[in-house]
Amino acid sequence: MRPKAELHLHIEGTLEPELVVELARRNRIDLPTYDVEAIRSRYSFTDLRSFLDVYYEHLAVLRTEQDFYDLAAAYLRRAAGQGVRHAEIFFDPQAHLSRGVTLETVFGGLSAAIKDSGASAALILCCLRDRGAEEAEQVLRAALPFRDHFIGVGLDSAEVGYPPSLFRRVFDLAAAEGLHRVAHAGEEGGPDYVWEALDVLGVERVDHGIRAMEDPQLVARLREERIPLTVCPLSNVRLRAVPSLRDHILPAMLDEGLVVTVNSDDPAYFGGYVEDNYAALRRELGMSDEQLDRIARNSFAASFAYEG
Ligand code: ES4
Ligand code: ZN
Repeated sequence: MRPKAELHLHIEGTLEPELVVELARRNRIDLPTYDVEAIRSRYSFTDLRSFLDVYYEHLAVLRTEQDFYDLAAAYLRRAAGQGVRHAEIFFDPQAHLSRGVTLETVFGGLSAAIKDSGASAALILCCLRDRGAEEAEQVLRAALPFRDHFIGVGLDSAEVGYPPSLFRRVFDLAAAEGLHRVAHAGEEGGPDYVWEALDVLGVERVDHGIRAMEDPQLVARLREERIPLTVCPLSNVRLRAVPSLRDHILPAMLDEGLVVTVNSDDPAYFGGYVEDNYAALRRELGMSDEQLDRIARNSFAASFAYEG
């Protein structure tokens, strides 16, 4: 299996149905069903919003530092088995703070799991764009006492209607703190969202970015500045950003000379971890070893923190 870095992975999206049930029992939280297969049968999505509804609902089971530890430890174990040598991991503090879970709990559990695993991994704090810029700025300020627990900020959740430019101040603050900057853009939103992420937020990588391909000038910019794109093929199929893997634009992105990487996004929900995404590209799109090797090399080149 080829060594790779994973750069687009929501830790909350690695919450497998088995762990949902285990944590619900441990924390005495009511679930509509405790049947793992019944939970999994709900994982049929029509768009990003329909997925996010289930994703946020399941977070109710995450309460204690141990819960966050177990979540991250499980991901890091699976990732190692998929050839991941380095991971830059998103987490959504607002989704926990709003349930009364503190930043101490979240950082404590995630950071301890990374440390104990011995893995090369770092955290990226994501702002939920559909909660607006004011709350995002408050959360980033509240997280600054934990500055050495994370390496960057990102922007996720429902994209359309929440353009990157709303978050200029948050990203200016992040830059002033020496944090790396990334944003989901061009997943459901158009190329204009990718332009804004670059020009207004100063992002160093674009998460998804598949719709950038609709704008040749934008493609030229991404190529010339070697701005990496963290593409998530199985995610795009499950959220119907593309009709099927065979229709995915990823090979064309590679042919355009873009710094494309392949990632799993929310693997517990989208039917596979990162090597499963690579395998699907080979199987469904007939991508060659040479192409997949290039993508894996790109993943290390596009990482912020890999040493080795
Ligand atoms: C996400 Cl696939 C995706 N897009 C935007 N926000 C997210 N949060 C978790 N997964
Ligand atoms: Zn994502």
